[in-house]
Amino acid sequence: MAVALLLAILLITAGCIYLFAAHPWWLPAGVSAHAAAMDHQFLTALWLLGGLFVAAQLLLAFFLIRSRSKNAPYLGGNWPAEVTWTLAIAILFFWFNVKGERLWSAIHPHQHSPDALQIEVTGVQFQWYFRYPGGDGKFGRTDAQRFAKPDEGNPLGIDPADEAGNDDIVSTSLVLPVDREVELILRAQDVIHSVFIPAMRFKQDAVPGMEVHAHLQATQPGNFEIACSQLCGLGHYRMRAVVTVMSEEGFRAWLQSRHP
Ligand SMILES: [Cu+2]
Repeated sequence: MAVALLLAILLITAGCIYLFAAHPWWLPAGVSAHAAAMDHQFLTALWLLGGLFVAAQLLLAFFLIRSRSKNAPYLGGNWPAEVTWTLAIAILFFWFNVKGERLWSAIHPHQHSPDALQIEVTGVQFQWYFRYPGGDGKFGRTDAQRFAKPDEGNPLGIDPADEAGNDDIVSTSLVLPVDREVELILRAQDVIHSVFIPAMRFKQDAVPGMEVHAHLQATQPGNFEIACSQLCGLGHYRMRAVVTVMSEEGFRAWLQSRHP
């Protein structure tokens, strides 16, 4: 039994090392301004915690082998050691937080930057809607409970009485101009959804009753996948969308073509 356990520990450890060192499945190439910093943070955590994981597994294997010898000593626990490693891990996680703080603030700035292009992202069971404010630069008021009628072209419930909403553009795919700062305003109509764009290293929850602001800057034209990363119901898998990054001129032409 002990030999089987030992084999399992060593196999799992070797398998994990292979998966993370050889990258048979890995993140797509980063295509946003903060992707490099995010990858750096991710890799630092991966190597540090990966090293600790391997060390712990090897230690476990060592004690397993030692426990099989007849005169193995009985270990009753060692609380100074337990306090030490618990504190060390706590400090390590605190340091991760401090280190990631600048990156977090870059994605979630406290102040609104006037140059950023605002796009509202709404999660609805089971579809993403992306709203652009149109020529007036203002979003129309919404009241989903009163006005939301997906079959009549008003899935977000834009109030017909609000003039600011007349030129709003609602799309089911996200279109972004390249190299331009974008402020996404995340909302949800029913349950918690989450915008996940792996290639842009972007993941943020959309919560009913909340307006979450997050910044993003695409650095490469192309089509990239958007997924909902919160299990939001039976049709969760349908919440797959595409973000298309295009040149500033292409983006303006697209907005023009979508004008109501
Ligand atoms: Cu969802």
